Amino acid sequence: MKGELRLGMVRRVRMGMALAGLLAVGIPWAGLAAGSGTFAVTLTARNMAFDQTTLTVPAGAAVTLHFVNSDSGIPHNVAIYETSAAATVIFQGKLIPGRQSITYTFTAPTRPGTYFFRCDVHPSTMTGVLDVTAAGG
Ligand SMILES: [Cu+2]
Repeated sequence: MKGELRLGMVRRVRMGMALAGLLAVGIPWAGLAAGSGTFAVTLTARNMAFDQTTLTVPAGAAVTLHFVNSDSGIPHNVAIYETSAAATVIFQGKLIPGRQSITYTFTAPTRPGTYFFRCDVHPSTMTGVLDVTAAGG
């Protein structure tokens, strides 16, 4: 029993050293992470409109969408659908009251093509296209 405990401690120390090793090569490691599928975009809602009507992301990427609502007292969100019919949800960000920002995370569709995004509160005026490009191209 004592021997098992000691073995566990040794394993934990070894894990810690492995982690420290990864952190020591911080810069190349961060570059690798960026190249292997994470993608960051920023979108702002201001005066009842999105500042961009096309967002481009690589297929299958883990997307970080920083959403800024600059409209005081007006809730907005970002929701992504297969088409403008908004029948099939790909991602639905929670509503945020202005003026606040949020970081949404979602996985981009794996199939390249054009998808639809909108604010669910203002579905006829706040709309855009999510352009999903072939990964690595
Ligand atoms: Cu809105």
